Amino acid sequence: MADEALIVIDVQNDFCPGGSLAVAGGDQIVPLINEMIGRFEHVILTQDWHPADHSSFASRHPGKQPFETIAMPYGEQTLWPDHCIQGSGGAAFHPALKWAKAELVLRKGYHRKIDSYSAFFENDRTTPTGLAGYLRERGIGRLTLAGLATDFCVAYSALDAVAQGFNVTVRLDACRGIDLAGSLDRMIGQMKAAGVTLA
Ligand code: VGL
Ligand code: ZN
Repeated sequence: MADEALIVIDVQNDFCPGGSLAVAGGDQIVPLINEMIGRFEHVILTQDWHPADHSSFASRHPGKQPFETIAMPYGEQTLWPDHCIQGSGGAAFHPALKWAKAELVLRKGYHRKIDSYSAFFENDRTTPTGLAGYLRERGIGRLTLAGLATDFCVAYSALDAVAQGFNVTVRLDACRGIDLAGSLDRMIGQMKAAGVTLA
């Protein structure tokens, strides 16, 4: 349908087995996502795209380990292993992902001082990526989300999309989660409460 888009979140090598921030089973969703790409009229991809010295990397914070949290000016931030560095093989899409049809590849996380899980806003919850305006201008009101990771970039994108007035479905069977300290259940609960359709 013309008013509907598939948004494929961060299906990149670093989030798949063998990558630096591998999500368990991250590669297993690729065949299903390929099938969905084939069916949707409009397809958008997001790509986590960090400078090598990004502030979300634990390596930039002496004494800190990946998966610890720190206070940033914009709030609490989880620290990650170095991942999805601009132009690296880890930042490339999974080689089996059939992404050629995508009309937009939206990169995020390119500001050194702020992380961006959501496809709509950076982690300060106020700096927009421009995606909402892009979708509105094109008359797209209904979104289906799939990809990595369920409890971070997919969930943050889904919550922001609902808050921006879009009708949102998350295909949980086409997502895989990181699950840090119960984050998967927590974010699934938040998505349900916000009115995201979980399929
Ligand atoms: C993601 C952690 C850090 C994600 C991106 O795609 O869910 N998670 N950067
Ligand atoms: Zn990232």
